[in-house]
Amino acid sequence: MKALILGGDGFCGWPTSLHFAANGCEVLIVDNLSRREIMERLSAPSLTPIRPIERRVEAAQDIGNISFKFCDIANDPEQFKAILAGFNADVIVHFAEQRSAPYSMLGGTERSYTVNNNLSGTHNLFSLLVELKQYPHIVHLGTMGVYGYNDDFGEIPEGYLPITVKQTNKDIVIPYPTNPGSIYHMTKCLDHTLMQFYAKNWGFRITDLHQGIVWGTDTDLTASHEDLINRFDYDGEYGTVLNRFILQAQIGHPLTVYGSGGQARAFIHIQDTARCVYLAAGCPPEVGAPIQVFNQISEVHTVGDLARLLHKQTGVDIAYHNNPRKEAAENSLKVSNQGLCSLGFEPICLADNLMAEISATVGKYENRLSRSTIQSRARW
Ligand code: USQ
Repeated sequence: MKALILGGDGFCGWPTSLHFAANGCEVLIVDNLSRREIMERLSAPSLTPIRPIERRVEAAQDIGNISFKFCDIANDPEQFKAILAGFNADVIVHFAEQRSAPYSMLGGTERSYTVNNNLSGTHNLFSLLVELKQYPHIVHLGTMGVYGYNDDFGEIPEGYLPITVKQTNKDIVIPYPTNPGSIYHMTKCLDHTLMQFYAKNWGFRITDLHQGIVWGTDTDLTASHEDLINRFDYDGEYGTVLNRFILQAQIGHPLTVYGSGGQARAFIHIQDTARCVYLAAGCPPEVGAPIQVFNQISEVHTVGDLARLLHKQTGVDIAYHNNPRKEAAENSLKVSNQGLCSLGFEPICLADNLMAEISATVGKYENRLSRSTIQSRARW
């Protein structure tokens, strides 16, 4: 299988690229290295010393066939078209988006950047494929946040909601109503609408993976060589909550719970991200079918429960902050992940003790830590 991985230098993209290559795929990573640039601008480096992409790719040759091309898919459609034409992928995995909710809410510049980058990149992809008459399976990284995080309709199904229309008494299935909580999440909702149109009009086979909050840092492959190490973000904008809490617990920093901690969210380990994307890539929907949606999640926890678990394990204090975000103080959440489970996904859960592994990573690179980046700057 020829796999084009857009955004393959990022936190999820890099381990996924390695996983595809280890499974015999010919992998081409296309990336504009914007995540590295934003990290410099925010003065918020990865805790782990990630290597330049060229060195990563060189070290990855022991795992499989991986190459890299620099391209800004949102702003350089000509070069992007040449890459698509030259590679002729069987599957394209699309991670190439600005993925932080707090970053997208920092100010006007970040709002515009997130909207322009995410939507132009996604649109260029489909529009150029139409021009080239190429119809590979597209796997798009979406987010659980497109649904909002409530149980108004019971357990969150995979993308579609069966309803009875009052006026006609007919039973139909509709796309699950979107309810984004940030500009970033909004772009993923808009991506979905854009993709629906391309699937309807040109028969694209599309899978949208509505992923939960990723935790962990390494997979077996990224841990197999220092030059393959994955990034670890813990700053207020790009660090996700559980990774932040594990780092904070390790360094004795009071856990930064926003609000009461009653926010329930879905989680998935980084190793499972790579596995799930690969499973989904091998199972495209039929031509002419609606977008196939899988909820890419392993388990649901409240932020407060995670903090209490770490407090119990390490004795670290919990600090309750005024919530810098506009979100429900508490919610209940149930999410179906039947689609990926039916393809053989066996979720790694917190109970599997991988937190110890992350603590070891934090211990190893603690000298690189910048405490001043821990507090979030975004307010909304
Ligand atoms: N939170 C805290 N303390 C912190 C950081 C976060 O209490 O120090 C809380 C937030 O208020 C929120 C929850 O933890 O209620 C999750 O925050 P997060 O920063 O870990 O995750 P989020 O902003 O939702 O975004 C992340 C990824 C995004 C992905 C999304 C999946 O950055 O790319 O799409 O998780 S989901 O949240 O399921 O939509």
